[in-house]
Amino acid sequence: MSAQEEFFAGISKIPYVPNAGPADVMCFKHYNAEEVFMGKTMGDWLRFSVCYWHSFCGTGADPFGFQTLHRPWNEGTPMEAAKKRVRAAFEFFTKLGVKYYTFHDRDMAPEGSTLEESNRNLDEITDVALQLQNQTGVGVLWVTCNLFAHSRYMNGAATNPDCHVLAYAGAQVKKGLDIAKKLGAQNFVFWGGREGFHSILNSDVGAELKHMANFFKMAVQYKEKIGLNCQFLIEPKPKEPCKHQYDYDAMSVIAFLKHYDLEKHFKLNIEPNHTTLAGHSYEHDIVMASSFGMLGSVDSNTGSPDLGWDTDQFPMDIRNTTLVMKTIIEQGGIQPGGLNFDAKVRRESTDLVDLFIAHIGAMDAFARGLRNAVRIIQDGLLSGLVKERYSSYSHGLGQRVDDGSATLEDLEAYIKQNGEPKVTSGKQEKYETIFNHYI
Ligand code: XLS
Ligand code: NI
Ligand code: NI
Repeated sequence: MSAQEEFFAGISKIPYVPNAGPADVMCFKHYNAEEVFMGKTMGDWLRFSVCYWHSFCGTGADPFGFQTLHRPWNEGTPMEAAKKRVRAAFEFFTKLGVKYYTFHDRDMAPEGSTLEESNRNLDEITDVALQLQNQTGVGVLWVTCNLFAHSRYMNGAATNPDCHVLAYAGAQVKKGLDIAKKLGAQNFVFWGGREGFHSILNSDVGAELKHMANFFKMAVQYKEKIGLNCQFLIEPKPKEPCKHQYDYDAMSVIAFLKHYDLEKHFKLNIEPNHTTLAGHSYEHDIVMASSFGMLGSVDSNTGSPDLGWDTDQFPMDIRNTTLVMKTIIEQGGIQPGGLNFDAKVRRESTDLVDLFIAHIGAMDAFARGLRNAVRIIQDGLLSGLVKERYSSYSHGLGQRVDDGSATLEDLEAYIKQNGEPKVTSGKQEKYETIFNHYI
């Protein structure tokens, strides 16, 4: 890269400095990609990815105020900016030391006035992206199509009452899948931003859900046809921008996939800020999806629990990262998914260096979460207590309940013989105290 093409001058590859002091925010103190834990490197457990839309397209504008983030790459015509942006992004990925990135089709290249023009723009910029991928070894964690920003999608994409709009979304997804193949994306995400309703009075919910399921079936068919080898993911979110969104939370999406016989083709991309927006605790959907074998990837961010919207902050809370990593280790890893920072620096964090500080801080928070979770799992104290708590299901009647062979008559006979169960303490505070020991 020539000197004038450098966007982050003065910043070199972020080092690992385990004994750095509290004011040193431009190095990793916990994230050490090559260090091995339970048979895998930290880099393989964590599979970090930087998102294009917040970190390279974000301007800091909000519903009450104008742009605050003036990025040197967002200058010139939309296509000129797209070319600068992709170079800035790869400089950032390599200096930060992440192996993956994620993008929407429309963040990578601007929408044209026809589908053909949009596709040509995308071809041109992804040629550059592919070249940079080959040069740097950075790859695509996932691609997604923006089916929510353009005014044509105001009433939904795959759930639009007008099939003409659904067709546009399909044409866009077809191209998105071609691009995923071209760039070797490991996953493809569907986030149903406007797949929902504002008024039940003008909405045929049953028809909309069926159309969305059929839309997904077309995507599965095309993926198979072009030999695209990547994991499909649905990202739940309960509301915003719609008042009600169909992909409300992990359990709603799993039920939808099972109802329409799609569950073997999809997993879930869980974003904890969406989980808390649905009224659950931070880790809730990670744990629920994982226990159904459906946790595919994580949009690693956080909200402010005292607010009711998607603030997409960088995850910095060690309790949360520990719980997420505990679940990920227990399911044997998150590959081919990863931990994507669907997070944005605050509109008040206006320095370019703040982009680095935010990602480094969040990567370190996850590295600490991983280190803590490994100790929790290797010590086996918590898992031993949980195992003991359920031990009545390991023999006799309990075992038959567990394997599905017991009947109500068996349960009745057991009670006639054994009477009232004894009171057993749940000991929540003991578990919480033990957990706190590790964080
Ligand atoms: C919005 C979503 C979105 C998806 C990708 O709330 O998080 O950014 O991750 O479309
Ligand atoms: Ni997201
Ligand atoms: Ni979000």
